Amino acid sequence: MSTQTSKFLSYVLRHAPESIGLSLDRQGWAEIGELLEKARIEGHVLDLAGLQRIVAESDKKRFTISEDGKRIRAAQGHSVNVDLGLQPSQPPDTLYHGTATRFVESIKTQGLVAGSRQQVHLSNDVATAQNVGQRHGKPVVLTINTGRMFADGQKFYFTDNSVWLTDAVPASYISFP
Ligand code: HQG
Repeated sequence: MSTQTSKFLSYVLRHAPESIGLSLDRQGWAEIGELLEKARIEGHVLDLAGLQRIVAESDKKRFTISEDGKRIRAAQGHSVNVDLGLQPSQPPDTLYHGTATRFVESIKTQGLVAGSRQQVHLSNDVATAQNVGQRHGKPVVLTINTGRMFADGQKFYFTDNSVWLTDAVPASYISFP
């Protein structure tokens, strides 16, 4: 039940708020009252306590509730155009990207591109990257020379749920196993 609701929340808050007639502001926030009401109309039995529980229990901390408790947004993963307002920050020297082996040839030529999401997602550790890659097929973990990218002027953003975002990763910064 709560996995299903969590998936529904990811869908509306990252990709398709209009599918339930919800609007997000520029920074991706939705009014919780409005979200609950519109989710109920779609048949998701959800009250404030239930929503708070899903947010607290989300394994990847996918959602953030605003300090005043009135708004909610997805911490990352958007395909809708939002500005999370994150400040650029310096990444560790090495980050990882989990993908599937079938994408490797294309990545070797094009580098990592954001695709349907707004930015490329990078992980702090190999195990997390492995899990991310597994979602697409036989996983492979690419090692990214983020220290050199940063020194070369590329911007990085650290999300509320500890994912690193960057616009694109040229192939020259990627080590393939
Ligand atoms: C691949 C999940 C061919 C890229 C995770 C990836 C993450 C290319 C796929 C978050 C390519 C896009 C994001 C190129 C990139 N040629 N393939 N040039 N460049 N790709 O799902 O990073 O569970 O949009 O390697 O935990 O897998 O949803 O991105 O395989 O944080 O909360 O194109 O989603 O979070 O796939 O995952 P995605 P992702 P949740």
